Amino acid sequence: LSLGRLLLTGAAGGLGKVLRPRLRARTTLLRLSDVAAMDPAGPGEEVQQAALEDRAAVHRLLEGMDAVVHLGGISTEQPFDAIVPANIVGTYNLYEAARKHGVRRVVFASSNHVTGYYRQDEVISPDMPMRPDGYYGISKAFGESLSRFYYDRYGIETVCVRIGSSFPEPRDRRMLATWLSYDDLERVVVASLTTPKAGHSVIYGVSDNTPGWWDNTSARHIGYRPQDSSEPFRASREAAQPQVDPEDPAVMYQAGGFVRMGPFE
Ligand code: NAI
Ligand code: 15L
Repeated sequence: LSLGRLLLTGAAGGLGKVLRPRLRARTTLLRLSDVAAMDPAGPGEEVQQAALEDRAAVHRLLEGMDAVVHLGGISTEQPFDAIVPANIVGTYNLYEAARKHGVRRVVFASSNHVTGYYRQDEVISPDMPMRPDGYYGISKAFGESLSRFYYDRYGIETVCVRIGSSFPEPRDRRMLATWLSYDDLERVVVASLTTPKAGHSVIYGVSDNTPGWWDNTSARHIGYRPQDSSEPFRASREAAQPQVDPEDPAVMYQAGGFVRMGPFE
């Protein structure tokens, strides 16, 4: 099944680089964008450098596209003013451009930090109230609300993928619960692009890990079936952190160390 003409934002970033060749193999045209420099376009690719807060440039990005994988933006906790241009204004620009250019589906890279203030001993589902753990998480909550509005008002479908921790390997004990392997990342993105009816959906992007904080039952219609697990990394990650203080907020909350960031002024 071809993914058609697809825009990938955040193409110069960690996950953008991982997804670029994997999506290219399935698209008729892959348009790559980032504010940072990217490798030159290969066959079947276009490269358009753009800042998400540049409205006119974002409108050019959406021209002629069937769908978008929106990874671009600030991806860590930062002062509010640093987050606004890309994650608030930029996400608005993207959806307005999608509406004007008739783009029908977006996969939005949301984050587990939308619900980071749930505790590590709670199992939560995507339909529970948001509990962002900082300005970054709030900006992703904004993206989720914005995309819901564009679905309700204009019928533009979005799958908000609340990515856990997508790195080559889980880096610490917390990531034994939050890890999303790169192969499972590809699986959840491709499922989100190809499911016949996405509507407006929210799903946690996580592998089939043994400690499980997130119940994706309400998003089963997406058809994402994780095939990897953090389990092979357990012994080494536990050995590296033999003691954890249960009263430490970074151990208590799903957000981990993000709860230690700020205040910034
Ligand atoms: P990253 O920080 O490596 O990549 C983000 C890209 O967005 C960068 O290349 C950056 O240049 C670009 N960008 C930043 N500001 C921009 C602007 N104003 N205009 C245009 N482009 C801009 O992040 P990563 O890890 O690749 O994550 C991709 C997406 O997935 C992000 O939206 C992030 O919030 C989300 N995510 C990632 C997780 C992970 O574990 N890697 C976990 C949860 C969410
Ligand atoms: C995120 O949202 C970040 O983009 C990523 O760098 C990780 O910190 C991840 O969450 C996490 O929670 O581990």
